[in-house]
Amino acid sequence: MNDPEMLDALVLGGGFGGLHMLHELRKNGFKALALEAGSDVGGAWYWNRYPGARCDVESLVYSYSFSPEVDAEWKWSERYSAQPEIRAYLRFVSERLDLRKDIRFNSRLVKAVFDDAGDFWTFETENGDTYRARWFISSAGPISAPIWPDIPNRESYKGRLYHSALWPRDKEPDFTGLRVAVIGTGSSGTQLIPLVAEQAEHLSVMVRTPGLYMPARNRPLTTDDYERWETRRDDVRQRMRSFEIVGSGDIFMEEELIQIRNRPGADFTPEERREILDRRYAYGGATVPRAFTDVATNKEVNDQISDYIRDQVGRIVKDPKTAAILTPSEIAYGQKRVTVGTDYYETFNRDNVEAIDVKATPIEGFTEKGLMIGGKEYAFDAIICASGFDALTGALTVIDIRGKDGQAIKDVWADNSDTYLGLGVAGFPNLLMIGGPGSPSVLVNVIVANEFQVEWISRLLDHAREQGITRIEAEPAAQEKWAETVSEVIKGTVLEGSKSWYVGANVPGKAQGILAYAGGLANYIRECNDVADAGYPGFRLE
Ligand code: N01
Repeated sequence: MNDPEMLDALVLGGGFGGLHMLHELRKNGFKALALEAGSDVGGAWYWNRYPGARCDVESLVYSYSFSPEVDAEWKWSERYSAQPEIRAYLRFVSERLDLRKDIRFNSRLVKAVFDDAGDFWTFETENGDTYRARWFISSAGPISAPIWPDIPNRESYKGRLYHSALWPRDKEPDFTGLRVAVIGTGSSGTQLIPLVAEQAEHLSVMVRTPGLYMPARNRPLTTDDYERWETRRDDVRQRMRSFEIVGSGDIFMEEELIQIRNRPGADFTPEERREILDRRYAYGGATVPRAFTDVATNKEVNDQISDYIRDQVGRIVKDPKTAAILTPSEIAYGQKRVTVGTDYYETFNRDNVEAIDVKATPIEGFTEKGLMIGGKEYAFDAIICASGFDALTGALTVIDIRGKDGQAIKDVWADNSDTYLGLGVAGFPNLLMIGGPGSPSVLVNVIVANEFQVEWISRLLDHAREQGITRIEAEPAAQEKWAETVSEVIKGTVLEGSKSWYVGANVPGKAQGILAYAGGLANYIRECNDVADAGYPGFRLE
């Protein structure tokens, strides 16, 4: 068999990061292709098509800023767009920028091997296609490797079994007249539960660690909204990069509240803070609790915010027993991602919906008919697992990626998920990552973080081309130092007590430790730009 043609770069993933990277590479004259496992673009928004799947970051800023054409021609219909609209947006972008001809769809990467002598990567897909490229740029998605709940005997269940992130693509499931169970009350569960409840005859929600939930207050975007947006767009985006405005939105928030967010809660009395929280709660969405700069470090402020959100459960859920099951008593704000939705708590006031406390009585196993809980079998026609993802590392460790000396990335990341700036990994030359572990990605507006990383990588590759550099590798010492920084920045913050996917706690056997850089986007951008300006110390360029 002939060797495949040598590409300058191969991009993994056809989601937000991958499409932008491909565009940037082509614009700069690199010969590049993207591989995408799905049959279309979309990434997370291709796979996650469960009922109610919707962005919890305001769409006006959950969209690209790099292309004036795209920005001018696309109009979002709602404050928080639903999955089909986000997917349609990415399809529009891929057509508008003529990217599709350089994307290989239905091409799941299963193997990537670095050639030490030639400084390039070879790639193999599930269907046997092979590629070669100097640079391997992964935009495989920080939250894209689904995991099933760690509950025995799943294969014995004979009913209809779904995972929120592996939702059927051919025919939309209909739950009318069925007894349904949902396992998981994270972002995915919170969004799908109200819609499944409307169809199902009976819905049992398995609640283990209830999280802090905020109403989205979603609504259609009006012409007035757009007019206002046009005047503020550049300012908002600029302030978002400097982390002055929180990544999820604040777009239409009163300027006074935005300014307060840049001050510590300690500046205010508890009564004043309460009034600010009321105003933010009325605004809605994930940014609400980030009312002050010290939410992660000042226990009094954090307690007040966490209590404020907790108190909403009892105000809405009528049955006290159900309210108690749903009350996030174990979680402080910031330890687990706030979930954002519509009518989530209200759904538990329906006659056909019950919450089952599977913390007190864990699910023992699947059975042929349903689930065994506390020695009692519950029969279900359908079970939906909204059980989450092997975040940040999982999308790469499922692929057989071999760096120098044949070492596998899954082995290298068995004890930690260390990277240099979240962009490179020692021992894996010419591999660069968008949304990788050790970058801010999931802790900020991921689109803004992606755009910065794409530009940074692009600048690096331009530099390499100009200088005749064919090999770029993170140095172990620089990686170790960055890993220390990533661990250091959470010291004294609520993240230290996190037991969520932020630290790998949801995957049995996974190395535990903060997976993303929590020092804020502005600091991250500064660090990375300083490295680029200084000629890339910490990377060995050959
Ligand atoms: O997954 P999760 P997700 N028995 O890991 C439960 C992004 N996202 O798909 O907490 C019982 O948050 C588990 O319980 P526990 C967003 O960043 C964004 O919902 O481990 N329960 C938990 O309740 C989000 O944070 C959007 O005790 C079991 C749930 O499953 C991230 O993706 C939409 C169990 C998993 O929650 C992940 O969200 C969707 C068991 N054995 C996702 N095993 C938007 O933009 C697991 N669970 C809106």
